[in-house]
Amino acid sequence: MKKIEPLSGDTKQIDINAFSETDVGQYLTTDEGLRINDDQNSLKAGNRGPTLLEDFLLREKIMHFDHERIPERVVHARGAGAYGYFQVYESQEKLTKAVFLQDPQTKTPVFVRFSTVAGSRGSSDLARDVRGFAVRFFTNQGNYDLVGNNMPVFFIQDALKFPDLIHAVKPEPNNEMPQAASAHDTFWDFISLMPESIHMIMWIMSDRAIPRSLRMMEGFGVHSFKFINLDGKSSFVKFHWKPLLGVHSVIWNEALLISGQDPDFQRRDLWDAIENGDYPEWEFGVQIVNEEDEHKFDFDLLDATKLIPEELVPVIRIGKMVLNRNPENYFAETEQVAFHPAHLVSGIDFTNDPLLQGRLFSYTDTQLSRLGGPNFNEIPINRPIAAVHNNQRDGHMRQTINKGQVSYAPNSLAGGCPMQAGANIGGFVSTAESTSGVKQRAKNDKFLDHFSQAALFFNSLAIWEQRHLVQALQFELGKVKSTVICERILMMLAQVNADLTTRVAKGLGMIVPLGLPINGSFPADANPKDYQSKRTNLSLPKSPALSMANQQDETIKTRRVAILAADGVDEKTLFSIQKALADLGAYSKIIAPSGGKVTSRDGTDIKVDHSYLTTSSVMFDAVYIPGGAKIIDAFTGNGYAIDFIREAYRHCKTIAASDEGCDIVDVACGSQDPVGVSEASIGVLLGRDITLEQLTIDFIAAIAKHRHWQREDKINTLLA
Ligand code: HDE
Repeated sequence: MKKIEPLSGDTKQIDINAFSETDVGQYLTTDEGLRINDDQNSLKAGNRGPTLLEDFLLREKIMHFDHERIPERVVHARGAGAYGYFQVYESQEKLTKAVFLQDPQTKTPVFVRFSTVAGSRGSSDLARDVRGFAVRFFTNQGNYDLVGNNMPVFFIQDALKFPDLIHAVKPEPNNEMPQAASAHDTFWDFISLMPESIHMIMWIMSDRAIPRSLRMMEGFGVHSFKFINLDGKSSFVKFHWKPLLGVHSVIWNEALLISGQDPDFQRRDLWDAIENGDYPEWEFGVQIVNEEDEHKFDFDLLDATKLIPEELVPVIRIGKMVLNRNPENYFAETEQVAFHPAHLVSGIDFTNDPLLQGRLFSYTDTQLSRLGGPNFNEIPINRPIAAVHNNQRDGHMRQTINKGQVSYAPNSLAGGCPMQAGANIGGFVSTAESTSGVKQRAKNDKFLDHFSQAALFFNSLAIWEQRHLVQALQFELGKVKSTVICERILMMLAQVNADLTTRVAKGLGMIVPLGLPINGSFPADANPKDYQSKRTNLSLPKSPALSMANQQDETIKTRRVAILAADGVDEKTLFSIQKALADLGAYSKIIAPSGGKVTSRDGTDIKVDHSYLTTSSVMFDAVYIPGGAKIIDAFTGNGYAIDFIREAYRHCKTIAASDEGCDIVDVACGSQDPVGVSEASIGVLLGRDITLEQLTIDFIAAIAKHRHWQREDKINTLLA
């Protein structure tokens, strides 16, 4: 029997290198390998004459160019990918026989693609949206794809409704507007008639939909899956990814500005972190439910609009994923990767979740039009490390040259090869599960509880998270032209939380209508009463794990700090703060009125990273203004510098200053709320009366808080 080769984190890289190409030191050739002498002029009759059909160099080059684009993904079109590895902490043999979850020494190579859902390939990273979180494990048992999201629930319970959901959220078909946005009539019309989506609406209106970084968000498998161990015992499992940098987001106003300043903000952040050696890390968590406990919850484990609160079933962290290499070529790797929830390994299996069951059809099917044929699994990024042997043959762009006369089974001419594998040597066996029932289009009764977990989510949020959620709803519904649609949404929200509803209504200038939400999702001959949404009493009043406020790792690693400088800046304070930040892994950039350099008070030339033209405060997590008598003039005469500080203040970021820099902060922020007077000053650190050492300590501690949300309470006139 052929041994399965052990893996290292580099195994996929070595495999993919065989397909990589570099042009260094090479001559230009045609696709047939002919060296090209003139790539500047097409072949013409005379130097002013017509181009000749004979010009095969021109034809080949233009033909290839004409076909460079492939259809973008119908959803999740915009994304960013990275390679890395996964290591389990200790063998999970009691739960699963999946080989990549056994040996703590094994580094299983992974490729991860993060994405937004609704926008086209060229849309902004900071759209309010769910983020895709798709992980491919290149295991020696074959590829295992965990194709999840950064939110633990979904909009709908049944795959049959997916095309409707996506048609509703995509740009409206008559004028193809708006791009990458749910703030329009068709989306909210659909939602207002689908109360099952309200839990997901809570998530997508929360700050989770505008992550500060792809490296700072959780991931979820969403559906319940099954683990199966060597004895054939199966249990339900929910998958989680927990980021080691904590869970953080930006504010909506910041997101809007970032989209203009750098639509690639999150892609760039991921790319730069990996290039800098700051490898993003997540712990892999599982929630396990024994088969016999399947029905002990208020909700149905097969309903993808529900989560299992971590307070009921704890998340056990069983391993870690590290992303440590950027792709070489966006198209070849990130665009052509073809994930599929049915890329499975022995030891993991599906459940009957009707959303998951529909996905099992969709993902191979979509590749036929996106990647052009059935051989997409031969593209380097999709090729498993495990050997592939079967009787699949031919088709568009076939790469493998299968030898021999046999392409069928059973056969005797090839000695019966390729052979089926017994379960004891990794042959996949579906979980034996007894099933019976009337053939029908129906749902379990528990699926009708649409509101309990939406309420649990809202109740579990910190005050500032609730405020942002209310503002998001005010924004989105404020863009909806139809008042009737908004009324229906308010009737739904009223079932979630009364305070939430009144605040949203206030922002819209509406009153909360009386009446129960409408469920428009029922079959033609059904009695609508049988489809009326329910709300059970919450056995759990709050789930702290749902709040981002409880998942804020206090590190400043990879945080971006703007240092505002000008000629005459005090280099002592500047260099000292810069070094302290660098020592803790934060990135600092020098911003000045123009590019090039500034000359310090002591005559040292300091390189400028950005002028106010090429960046803005929304690209940073914190601001520092060093001392220097001359910088006062440079700053007070420069509206951009003052705006920079004021905007950072409004976005609740940490601001610190030394000596004369403090006067500038007073000018920028003092008019809104005199610095040092109220809670709004928390996170604004003026170094007038404290030592530089103390200022540095306070500055670092304040950046680690991410944002100072209490300030928002004091200064924001748009408060919800
Ligand atoms: Fe997907 N989804 N999806 N989805 N999905 C696709 O597959 C689909 C769903 C998710 O980075 C498509 O290759 C259906 C849930 C991610 O390449 C498509 C249904 C979750 C990605 C498709 C769902 C996801 C996709 C588009 C309802 C979270 C991007 C291109 C039954 C658990 C993967 C493609 C990547 C992509 C279908 C619902 C996650 C059309 C029919 C729930 C992360 O096949």
